Amino acid sequence: MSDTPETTSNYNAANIQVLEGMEAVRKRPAMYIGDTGERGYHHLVYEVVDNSIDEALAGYCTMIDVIINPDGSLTVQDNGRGIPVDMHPTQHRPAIEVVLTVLHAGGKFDGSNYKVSGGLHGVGVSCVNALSDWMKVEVKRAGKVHEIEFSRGHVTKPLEVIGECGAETGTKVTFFPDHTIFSCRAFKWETLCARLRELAFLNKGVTIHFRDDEGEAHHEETFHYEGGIDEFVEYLNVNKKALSPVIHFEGEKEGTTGMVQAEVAFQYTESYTTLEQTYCNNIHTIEGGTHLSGFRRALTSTINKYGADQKLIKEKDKVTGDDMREGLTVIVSVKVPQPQFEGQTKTKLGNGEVDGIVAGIVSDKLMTFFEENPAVAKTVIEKTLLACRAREAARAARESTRRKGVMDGLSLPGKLRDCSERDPAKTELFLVEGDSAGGSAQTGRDRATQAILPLRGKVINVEKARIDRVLANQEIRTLITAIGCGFAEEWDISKARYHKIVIMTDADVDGAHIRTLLLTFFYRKMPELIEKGYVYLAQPPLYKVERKKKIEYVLTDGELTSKLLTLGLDDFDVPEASGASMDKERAREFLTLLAEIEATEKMVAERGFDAAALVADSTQQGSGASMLRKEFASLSGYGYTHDDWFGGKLRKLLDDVRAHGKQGLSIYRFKGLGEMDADELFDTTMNPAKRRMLRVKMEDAVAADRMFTLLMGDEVEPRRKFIEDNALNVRNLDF
Ligand code: 28G
Repeated sequence: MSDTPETTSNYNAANIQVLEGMEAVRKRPAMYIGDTGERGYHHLVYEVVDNSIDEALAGYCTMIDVIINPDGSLTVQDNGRGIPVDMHPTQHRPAIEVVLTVLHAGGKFDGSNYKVSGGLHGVGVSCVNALSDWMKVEVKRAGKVHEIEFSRGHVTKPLEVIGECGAETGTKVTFFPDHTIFSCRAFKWETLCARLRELAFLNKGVTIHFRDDEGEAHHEETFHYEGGIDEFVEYLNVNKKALSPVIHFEGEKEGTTGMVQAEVAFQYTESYTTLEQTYCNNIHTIEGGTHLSGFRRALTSTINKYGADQKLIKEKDKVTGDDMREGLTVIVSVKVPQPQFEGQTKTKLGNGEVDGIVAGIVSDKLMTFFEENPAVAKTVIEKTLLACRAREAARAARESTRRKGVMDGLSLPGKLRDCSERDPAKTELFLVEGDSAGGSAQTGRDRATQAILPLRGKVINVEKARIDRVLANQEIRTLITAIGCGFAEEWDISKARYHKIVIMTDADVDGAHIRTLLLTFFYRKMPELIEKGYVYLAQPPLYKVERKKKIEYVLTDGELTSKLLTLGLDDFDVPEASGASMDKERAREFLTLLAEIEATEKMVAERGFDAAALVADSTQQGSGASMLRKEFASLSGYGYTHDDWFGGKLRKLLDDVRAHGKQGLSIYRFKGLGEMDADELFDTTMNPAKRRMLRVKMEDAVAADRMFTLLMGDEVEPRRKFIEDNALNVRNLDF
């Protein structure tokens, strides 16, 4: 093309557009991807994978590979058509360069394109490029392999052909997030797994292969679901007893901005809880919206109509939609050309017409389903009636206690030692296990801002009881009154009497049990407390360490070991395998590794395995075996092998250093909170200036739901397996 003044100015204009765009993203990253922490970091991956999903939705891609690379970068590869590499007609550069450097070049916002996927922010892969220290893109297309490279959104290596590929096509993107922008440093296996699994459920038939090549851990998973969202429901219900088959409906209808597609899959279970997960364009709409309201409306009206026709539901039965959803698990997934997201977190679908479209599809087909499956319909309606009666009974009980002033905060429970401050933003409620700890907490607390509620009786397992029985539980009633928000229909978060509710239990099995019961209660019955970040776990110390009359408290076994190693290494010579002595820094890293090996070996042994045999047997792929292998691979960095460990040489070294560190120390292990006196408990666990607390987060609703049904439900075998699988990573049980 001749270099006319016009094209030159066009080129310059386009160039400026790129420069400004990339700079805008880097200047205000949070505006484009939400935040620059863990969420934003993982969001980068979702943006890239979404491009592959779009290619799959267009019918050209069946396989997506995601790999966490050894250097911490991440690769996404698909077998789609490959991003076009020919010259862009107006931008005078290869189309691929435009896609990767011009904001919104994917066509998501022009509406002309039926592009329905997209991350929550839907900002496109050019934003990922702008926020990456480097990015490399390889395209197989028209027989050739093309490559282009970028740094922080600007081309560093222009597009070139680097080889041939025959008939193969596809796109491969590798990027390394810019660590001057993000505070997060690594991709998390569990976080990415959850999202990739979800995408595979939502886009049936697509195969997503995920691998972690960072370190020796070598996790690997393949997600492929021919059954789509039906299999999603089965996955969510694995530990529940089914009362119906999975029921699936789908349909599409022309909306004001194009074709709206909707599909729902649902199943009734014996559980007392409801799980509704809704999606629009593969985005999890946490706050629900019109697709959910459409589904609920159709379910309620159809059950009412069928129930009345069959004389299963009488006029006097005041059944509500909530009653009809007890034990229900449902996935609603819609594709909308121009979605409107509303709500506090922009995860509520606002497009009004979607309500009617979903309701239309569900009403018609559900009535037919009930008529063809009267036994299922009868079971569902019977459960609905039981839920309705339990709710009525619970309400009557609440009415009578309210008249006595028990539930409204007018008369606080006698066990509660309240604080004097009335501003909830400044106050804390400690839920304390046992009388003696309750006594110490009461004496030691800051009376102005800290309230104590000792829990003596048993906290009911809300996973196994209907609402009327839950409300009959004395510990639960006390809790509800103390917190002040009311319950169920009367729930009002603004009435919370404390903005910190701290679970303070012993670090033993009983303590863990009480903690899980309380968390189950909060998660199931007061989820807003968790969403608002009001729930905390206290971290009482495990050890008291005295040295030269100075007392220190240590929170975990890991910290104790670390302390002993620091002291022990002070004048201790640690040799490399070659015999040369290590410097302090390296010796410390080495001994820390040995301590990790020892801890893993111990946990593996508790599960009845022999570590040496596990490592030797290559068919063993469990978390214990892979953790040990990873640790032994690191040993080679010091010239040692696993034989040096199992032979006892390194074990002895670790023992010697620790013993050296213990000299002059007295170490006491606390058996429970009750062993601490008031001052000690306050100083270590309650004093806001010194304590450490864990805020309970509930980011992955799917994982949380599965965990609670599993931990607290009826099924014994899956629970045993879950606890065993997670024994090596007990933190998972702590959320
Ligand atoms: C592996 C990581 C992420 C992608 C494609 C395929 C096409 C494409 C991508 O086109 C430009 C703008 C509108 C058509 C489309 C190829 C049509 C024909 C594509 C990906 C061109 C974008 N041939 N695969 N983009 N459009 N995979 N995976 O990014 O007009 S992006």
